[in-house]
Amino acid sequence: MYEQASHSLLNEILIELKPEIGKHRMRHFYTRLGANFYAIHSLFRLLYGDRPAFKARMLSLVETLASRDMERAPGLRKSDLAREKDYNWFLSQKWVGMALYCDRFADDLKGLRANLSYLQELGVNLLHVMPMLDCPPDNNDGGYAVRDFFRIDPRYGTTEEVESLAATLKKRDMLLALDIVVNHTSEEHEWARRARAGEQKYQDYYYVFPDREIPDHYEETMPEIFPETAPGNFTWDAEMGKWVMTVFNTYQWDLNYRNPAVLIEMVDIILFWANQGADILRLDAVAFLWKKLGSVCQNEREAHLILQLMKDCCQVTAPGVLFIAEAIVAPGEISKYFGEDAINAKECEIAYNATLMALLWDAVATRSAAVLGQGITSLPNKLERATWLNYVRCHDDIGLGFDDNDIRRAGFDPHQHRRFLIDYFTGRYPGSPARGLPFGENPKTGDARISGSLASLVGLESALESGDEAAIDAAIRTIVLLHSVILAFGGIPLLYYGDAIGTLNCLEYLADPAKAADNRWMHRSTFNWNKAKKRHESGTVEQRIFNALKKMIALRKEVTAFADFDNRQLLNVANPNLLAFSRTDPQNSRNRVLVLVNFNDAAQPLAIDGLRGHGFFVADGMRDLCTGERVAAENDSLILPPLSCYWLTD
Ligand code: OTU
Repeated sequence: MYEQASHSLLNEILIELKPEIGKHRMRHFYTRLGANFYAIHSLFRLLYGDRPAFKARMLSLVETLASRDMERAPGLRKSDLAREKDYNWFLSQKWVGMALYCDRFADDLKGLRANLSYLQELGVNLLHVMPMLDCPPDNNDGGYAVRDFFRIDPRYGTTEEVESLAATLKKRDMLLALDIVVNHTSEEHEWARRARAGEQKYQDYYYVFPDREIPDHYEETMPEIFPETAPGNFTWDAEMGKWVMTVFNTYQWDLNYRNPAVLIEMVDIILFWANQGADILRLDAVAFLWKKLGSVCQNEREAHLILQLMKDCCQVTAPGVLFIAEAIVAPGEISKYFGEDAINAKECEIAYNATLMALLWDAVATRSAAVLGQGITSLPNKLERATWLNYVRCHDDIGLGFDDNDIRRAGFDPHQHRRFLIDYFTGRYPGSPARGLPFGENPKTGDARISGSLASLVGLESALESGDEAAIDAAIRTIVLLHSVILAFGGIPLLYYGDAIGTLNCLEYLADPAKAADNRWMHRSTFNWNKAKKRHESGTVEQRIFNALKKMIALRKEVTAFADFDNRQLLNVANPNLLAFSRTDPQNSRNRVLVLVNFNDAAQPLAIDGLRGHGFFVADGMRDLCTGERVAAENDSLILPPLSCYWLTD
């Protein structure tokens, strides 16, 4: 019954569309629209069925898909078709990513294109450029407060230069990932300006209230994201004479997805950037897309429906393009952004593995894999056609967002343990070499997160200051072993620019009043090309880190067992300081790797009888891919050097 109604609506819409778009080569469009229309229509009806002019809205959505489809360049259409055939292409071990700021890495888009060789030298072939869209010079949250979604910030260049960057990358078999800030706009966006000026149409794009009644009601259950710099979730706008919802900074206005016009605008923006040649779109802050009174306003069912709708729309016009979910939420919630109860991702194909990231930092501080191992055990399964984005560091703070139960299972009290971690990384804990700062401390809840560069957090900064060679060595080893996990774990590893050369905290941001209050800028420094040059000087810190990572990246690409086909098995080893897991090529079970990591700063024994049960160490020793050396057990136990990692094969 309903399916039929959907079908006849599709026909009506197609008839209305025809005169305008009929003449174009739309064969694939019609096929894909036909295949996805039932889902699109159902989702749109679920979300907006009770809104006036439903049919007209539906038509306008389909028109958006059609007109962006007409623009899609032949080269991109070709790649859409190729990826539809080779649908698991992104699960391959060949992809290794890096996130960077265009301006901080290379001034502008031209510079970025000219410096791709740095990435290639390291083996990186997926480039995530942090947001580059036009935003106010000061209040911009590092690009996440967009003023114009269709314009590249002139500081970086032009839209055409993004297209040429995409084309250059494609020629080098590299991928481009761009940010789409779906949850909010800058207060200077045209929609916000018109809302301010009193236009009802645009006030309806946001959550705008005449008085505190509803905002107060919302505040009862909504947490604060930036409690120090932007307490509360609403901002009084004097010009408008109203309150507007601003979950992040006061100048970031939350879009109201209860309004179908907002959804349609955002689908149009997504497809526009897909058409400029982005292979992957990182959807920012997706957990926040739907606000509901009486809830925390994160991970609502409707947020998932919106993402499904966005995905289905993208399937029609740009089916080769993938979404990354940036949902830094509880472990059990993150995997839902792939979509639930499916085989193929029906929301985002890729999701930030914030749980693994935080667990890795736990292992650094405790010098043990006790909580890490528990956390990995409880990591929810991902869908078959979906994968994790595994990272150690990114442009944001580190939130200790793993599960309390995993902390308990590892034998610690969650509250005390988190306190310890904050103290450790901020250097308050006696003997800690870390040089981080607390971020987003909330005295009301006792929560805090951590800022700081990878190198400074693992103690490289303090070690270099004291000139303590052993401490320098330990810091370098820690950087390498953390990367060894994200490279081997299963999923796409995403490095952070600067980490491969041991970039330390940078305090320049303190001199800029627009940044001074946000200490995440301490780990967003200008890439130091002089320091980078030292990667070619033998014996330097830069060379030691860079070469080790380069080597592991090259190896990862060769090892088919590292492709992500749900082929990881966590192995129980009696020593809690160690992490052990195996990766097996599902096509050929003889291709497999045993990953062993010692997070402790002392050598650790590993009894191998447990491993024998899994078929490892049955003959005399195994070969470490990283060093090429054979590793053999003595008296049935293996000694792992301090802060070391092995990728062992038979
Ligand atoms: C994301 O933040 C971005 O990565 C941040 O750089 C932005 O400031 C923020 O959105 C607003 O655009 O929203 O889903 O610190 O605030 O990790 C999680 C915790 C987010 C979160 C942050 C993330």
